Amino acid sequence: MPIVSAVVAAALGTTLVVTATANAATTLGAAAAQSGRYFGTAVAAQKLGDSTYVNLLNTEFNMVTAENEMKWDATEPNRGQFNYSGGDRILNHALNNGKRVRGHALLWYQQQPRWAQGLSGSDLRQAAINHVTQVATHYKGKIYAWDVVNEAFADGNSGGRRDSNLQRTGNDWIEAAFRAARAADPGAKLCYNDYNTDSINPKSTGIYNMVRDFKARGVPIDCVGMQSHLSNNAPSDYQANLQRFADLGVEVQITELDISGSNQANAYGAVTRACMAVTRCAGITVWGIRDSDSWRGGENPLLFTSSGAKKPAYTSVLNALNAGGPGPTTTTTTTTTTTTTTTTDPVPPGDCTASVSLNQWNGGFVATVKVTAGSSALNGWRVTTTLSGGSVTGSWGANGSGTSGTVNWTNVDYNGSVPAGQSTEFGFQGSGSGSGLNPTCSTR
Ligand code: G2I
Repeated sequence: MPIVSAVVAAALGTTLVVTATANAATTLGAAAAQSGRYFGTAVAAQKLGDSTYVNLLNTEFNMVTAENEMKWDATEPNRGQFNYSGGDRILNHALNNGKRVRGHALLWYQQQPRWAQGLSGSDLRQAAINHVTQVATHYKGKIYAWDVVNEAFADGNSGGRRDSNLQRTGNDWIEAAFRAARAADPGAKLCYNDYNTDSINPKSTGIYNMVRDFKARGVPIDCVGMQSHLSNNAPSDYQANLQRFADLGVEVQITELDISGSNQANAYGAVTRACMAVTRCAGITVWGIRDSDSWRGGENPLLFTSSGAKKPAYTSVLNALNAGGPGPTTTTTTTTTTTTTTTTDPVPPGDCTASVSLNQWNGGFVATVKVTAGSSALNGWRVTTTLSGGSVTGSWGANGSGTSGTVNWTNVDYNGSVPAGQSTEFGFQGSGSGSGLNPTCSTR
C-alpha cells in the first residue's frame, strides 16, 4: 500500500484531503495497524524483567500471546484449583501497554496437568469443559481471540483427528469446547489452531472440512490459527490455503510464525505478503522476540538477534506490512486515501466525547474511535456510530450491537475506566464507506 498522510483543512466549509508522499510506519505493530491488522509475539512471563526484551516488546508489537502461562498445566495444576499468576502477569503487561492478547490454549493434548492425563471418558470430558469455562470466564472481556483447541488433527495423509485422551472422549469434544468458550466469553473470537497446515494438504483439508461443518451447523468458530513453524520457505500455495479458509467465513490468523534457514528473510516476506493479500487475514504473531527466546534452540528463526538487533527478516516483514493491502476488508492495492475526520459532540462536563480517525479506501475502511472523559472519570461508556451503507467486519476494544446502520459500542472490561480528561480507543473495520460515522459518546 502506498502509505499516505493526509491533511484535513476546513476551507470554505468543505473538507480538503491532500494526499502526500509515502510515510511508512517504523514498527511492526504500527505498520500492521495501517491495514487494521495486528503484529504480535509470544511472551514468556519470566522474561518481563529483561529490559532489552521488554523494550522490543513494548515498541514493536501490539498483540501478545502467553507462550506457556495460559495452558492447562499452568492454569489448573490441581483439579478445580486455578492459578492465573503467570497468565495475569502477561495479560496485565499487555493491556497496560495498549496491546491486545491472544489466549493460548484452552485444550491441547500436550501440557496437560498430570491429574488430567490420568482421566478418561466422561470424567475427562467434564474436567476439560469445566477448564474451558473457568479459564475463559476468568479472562472474560480481556482476550481478543482464544485458541480454544490446539493441534487436534493428525499429521500425514489421514486428514483425521489425532489420537489423544481428549479425542477418546468422543469426536464432538471440539465443538463442546467451542460452545463452552462462547458461553463463557461471548466477546472473544474463537480459533482452532494447528501446525503443518501451511499448504493445501490432507491435514489442512481435514481442518477445513471441520470448519465448514461447524459453520453449517452453527457451532461457534471465528478463526483458524496457522502456526506456521516453517523452514526456509513458505509453501507456494500458502496464500491460496489461507484464502480457502477465509472463504468459509472465518478469519485466518498466523499464530506462531518462525522460520529457519538461509532464505529466512525472503520467506518471512512471502508469509507477510500472503496475509496482507487475504482480506480476512487478521494479523501475524511470531513465536518469540529474539533468536535466544525461541523454542527452536540454535535455529535462529526469529526477527531479532539474540542481542536484540533487527535482522534482514525484520526489514522484509516491515516492508511487506507497509506495502501490503489496505486492510482486511479489501484486496485493493492501488489508491488509498487516508482521511482524518474529527467529530466532537459538545457535552456537559463529566460526560464524554468521541472522535473518529478514519482510514478509508475504495471499498473499505478502518475506524479508530477515541473516547475522552470529561471533567470526571468514566466508569463505562457507550459510543453510537452511524454506518451509511457500509458494514462492520471486525472490531477491537468494544462490543458492538450490530454490523450496520446505528451501532452502539460499549466498553470492554479493560477500557471502561477512563480518568478525567483522559482517553481510550477502540476500533472497527468495515466494508463499504465509513464516511459520516458521527460518533457520540455517553456514560453507562
Ligand atoms: O512447540 C512449539 C509450539 C507449538 N504450538 C503450540 C505452542 O504452545 C508450542 O509452544 C511451545 C513453547 O514455545 C515451549 O516453551 O510449547 C512447548 C511445550 O510443548 C514449550 O516448552 C515447554 C518445555 O517443554 C517445558 O519443559 C518447560 O517447562 O516450556 C516449558 C516452560 O518453559
